[in-house]
Amino acid sequence: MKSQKSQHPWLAAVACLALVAAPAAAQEVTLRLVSAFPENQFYVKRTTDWIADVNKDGKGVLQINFIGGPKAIPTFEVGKAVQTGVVDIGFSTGAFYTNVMPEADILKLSETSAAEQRKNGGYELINRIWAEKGNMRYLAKTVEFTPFHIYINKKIDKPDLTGMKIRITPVYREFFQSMNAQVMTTAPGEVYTALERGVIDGYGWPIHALFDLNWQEKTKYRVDPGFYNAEVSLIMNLDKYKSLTPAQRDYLDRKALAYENQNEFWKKYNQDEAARQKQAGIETISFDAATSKAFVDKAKEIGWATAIKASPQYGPELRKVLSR
Ligand code: 173
Repeated sequence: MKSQKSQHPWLAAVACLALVAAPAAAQEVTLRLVSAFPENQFYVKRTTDWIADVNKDGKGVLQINFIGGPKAIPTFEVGKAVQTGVVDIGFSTGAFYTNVMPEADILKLSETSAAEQRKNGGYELINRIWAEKGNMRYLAKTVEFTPFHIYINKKIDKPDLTGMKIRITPVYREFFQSMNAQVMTTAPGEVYTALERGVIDGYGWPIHALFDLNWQEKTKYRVDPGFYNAEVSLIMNLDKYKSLTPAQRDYLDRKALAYENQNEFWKKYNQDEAARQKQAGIETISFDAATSKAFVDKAKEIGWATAIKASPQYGPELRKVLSR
């Protein structure tokens, strides 16, 4: 016994290493992801494509299981599900989880890009806030460079929505109310039926993704110019994120960043979508230059006033990194 030990001192060391290394090498984690957007949206296709790529390269390290869209977890409950760890990752926009943290909707006011926010301290700030207020990790922004618009079925000749019932999310609420709209919050999945039944005269929505849900069938006009900057992202339960091994976390961060780095894609896509709207017979309503400028300025002013009221603590800090 004694002689064996002294003959092979490395045996103990190897056995010891194996004990530590074996479980780590075998460790593959599977994360559950839900989408707050309907499954037939192009956004979700891009995300399931990304998941396929993550799973292909992540064998033995990290896998993502796509649970589904709002049928699995309703649009406005995805944030809470991520915060409480019912699911690990949510694919959502901030406006859908202001019930968890009011700061979430402020990202629509971004004038700097996600790439710039990675450099100017914005990404760290967002993650500090998301951790503290939402128990969340903000993994990556996957939609940007995308304005919102008003879509309506009654003609207007000035920015005045008096007498109109407009579908909103928190993105548009105060701005549309300032134009006298009567507002009604719904998830994207309910807009088509609301239009069909004449429950609403219009809605707020980005320049793109109208066709995904067939709204062009029920839409007469788009009001130009657009305003704000649509933000859609991957958010993760912070405890789950922290529980990952360094290798798993690095892998996820790297893949999420690669998704974010595709965002230039939206610039051309949005031009194509505007052309497609025109082809589908959606007419544009535009104002003169002075009115257009006042319209965009007012959106921004109301957006920041609302943001700072909602978060006196972080609104001003966010303004520094999101504004130009
Ligand atoms: O209108 C909406 O549902 C909304 O707030 C939104 C935000 C980002 C992208 C798409 C829609």
